[in-house]
Amino acid sequence: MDYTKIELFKSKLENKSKMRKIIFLAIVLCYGTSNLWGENGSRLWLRYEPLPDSLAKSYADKIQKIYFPDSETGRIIDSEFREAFRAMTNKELYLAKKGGEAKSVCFVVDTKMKENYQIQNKTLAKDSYISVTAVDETGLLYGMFHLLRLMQMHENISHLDIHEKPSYERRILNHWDNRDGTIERGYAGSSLWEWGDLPNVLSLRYKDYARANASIGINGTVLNNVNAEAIFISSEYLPKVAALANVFRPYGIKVYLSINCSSPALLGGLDTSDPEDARVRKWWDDKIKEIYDLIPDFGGFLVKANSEGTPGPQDYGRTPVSGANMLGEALKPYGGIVMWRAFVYDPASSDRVKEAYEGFKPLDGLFLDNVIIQVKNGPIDFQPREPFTPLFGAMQKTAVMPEFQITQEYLGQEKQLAYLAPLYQECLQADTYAKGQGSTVAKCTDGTLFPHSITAIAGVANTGNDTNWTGHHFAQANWYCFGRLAWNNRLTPEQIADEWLKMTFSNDPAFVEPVKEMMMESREAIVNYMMPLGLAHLFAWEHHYGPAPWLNIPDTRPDWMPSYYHKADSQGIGFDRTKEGSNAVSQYSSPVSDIYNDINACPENLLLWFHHVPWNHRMSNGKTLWDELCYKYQSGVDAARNFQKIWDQEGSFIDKERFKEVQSNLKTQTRDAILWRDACVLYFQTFSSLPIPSELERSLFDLDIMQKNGANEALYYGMQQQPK
Ligand code: BDP
Repeated sequence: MDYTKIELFKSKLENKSKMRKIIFLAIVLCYGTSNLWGENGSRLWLRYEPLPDSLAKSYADKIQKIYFPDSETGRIIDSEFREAFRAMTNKELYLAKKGGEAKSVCFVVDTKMKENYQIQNKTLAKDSYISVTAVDETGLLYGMFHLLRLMQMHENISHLDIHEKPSYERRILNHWDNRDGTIERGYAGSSLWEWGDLPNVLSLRYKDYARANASIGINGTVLNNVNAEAIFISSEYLPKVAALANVFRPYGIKVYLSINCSSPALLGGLDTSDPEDARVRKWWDDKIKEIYDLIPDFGGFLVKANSEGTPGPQDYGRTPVSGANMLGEALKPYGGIVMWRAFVYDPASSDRVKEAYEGFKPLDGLFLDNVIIQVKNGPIDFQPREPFTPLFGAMQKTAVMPEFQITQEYLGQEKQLAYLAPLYQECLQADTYAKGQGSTVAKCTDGTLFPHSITAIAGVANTGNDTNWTGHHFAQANWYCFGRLAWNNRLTPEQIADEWLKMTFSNDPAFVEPVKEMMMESREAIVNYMMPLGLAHLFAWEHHYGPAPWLNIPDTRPDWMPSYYHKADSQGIGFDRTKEGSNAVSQYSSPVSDIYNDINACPENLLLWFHHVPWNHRMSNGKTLWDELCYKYQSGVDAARNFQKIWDQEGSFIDKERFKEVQSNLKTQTRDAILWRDACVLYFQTFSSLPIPSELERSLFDLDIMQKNGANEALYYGMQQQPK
């Protein structure tokens, strides 16, 4: 759905004379969904552009009819496939009277299947047809989108034998959306959920949201912020939630809610929310019944308890087990689950990195089987690079699910291009050695090594009500790749980028190849100009966009200050987490712990995460640590500049709207990369007292101005320096 078109359409109708209205309407009807207003990104990867003639003809020779189940999901399949087929081939499909007719595409459920769906060419007498069979109707929807993807990518569809099964059963987006429409760490406009209008008025975008998610296999959505307001489970709000669930259901998407652990007191008027109190238990039992009466397929709860000020069982001297199992017990009869977050850390701790493990590993095996522990990919907080959280692989008797951030809180937000599949795969493919070599995070969480009754994966959504859904056009790729990896955690970031680029922009290899390379380098470029060699959390206060490695706010949690993490002094830089230091390394299995513990064996991209390293330490390439740090920052800036050059050559392959918007984003990115480099190198130089290698670019920003004004202002200052 093209929202700009609708808005423009409305305003045109309001402002123009009757005659003009008629002419306008005629134009709209003639052009249908074509590019009347230019490309604005609203169609995501579901653009269904016209195919080259010969390909259109060959697809149209094979598929002339469609057969689908007579149900709501069946009709969605029919209309999506039919419209996509028409848009791509300019041909209409007839209705097949039964399954398996010659030259048809045939969608049929087979509940006995072991896979989720299959797509095959089948022969019938002399003719053939394409069979999509699935274990249920949602599987048919997935199979349909798979087939359309192949067509959008100009693939041969004559010898199909596709068998698909998801890596994780529950593939869930976490929206950090608030009731007032704001989104915590959201950079793409306001929330999609219009709580004021619900349940009676349903925005057109709800269906499009569900459709986009179904196209990448996402089957769950947590509607509200983990810093949860109790009101979302109130009797006033549940009908609104139910209205959304009704829209999402035919697309195979279940609704979940984040809850506030103090709800029994806040909503129920009790004098406690202690999970061991019988009145509290009864209150939750009743509430959960109320929810399931309205939403029979409700997914369950996401819980951020005793974390960054949220309430939880520890307020009453109880453990997370007590809180999680109380909810688990109440949800169990309905098939609901509890996703309990391990993102809990105490300001007094000497090493925040150790806390999830210390808090949850001792509880392994004590949770009910419908409770799953949701663990962030890294032990701090979605930094540009972190090692994997050691709870993966360590917690074996309790189900554990990875949580990734799709919204780019710490990776340039809506302004910078960072393709995150390499970050996700770096975590998923990291070897925990929990059960010997090959015990990847993926295998520890998808049921391969530790079978549990639930497997799940979550991504903090980057969607908002911006026309293009995600702010930066390339941020759509992160929504896309999260879904694809949740479906199949063995896909490579290159494969996914290839799919996304072809569907979203162009199939031309002269476009796809260089732009794919740029995407593949983009996350590393950000690591290099923000926090290379294992540095973390050098962000300016609260907004988490610009640099402020010098930040020191009195009377504020020390573990929210950059110096807590970088520990720069005249000797060196980095956090000593070896056996002689905080001993965080011991939370990993051997040999991972030994590798991280040894300054010479530790991967250099995590060196300063695990070691306090002297400035003159020799790196593997022979440079000193100080020189290497300077080179890394410069290489990040060089990469950003190079992205501009690559993109500038791609204008002729795509629409000018998206081309220009990305071009402007890349300019901002380069400018801000320079700011990051200057802020960090100049600040760390005050400790190392060493010169910046002579062949490297000189700084453009002054340290004292950046420190005095804060990085925000420095950024603005930078913007004013741009030639008009
Ligand atoms: C941090 C965000 C904060 C979230 C928190 C969380 O800065 O806004 O509430 O994560 O995951 O990254 O709970």
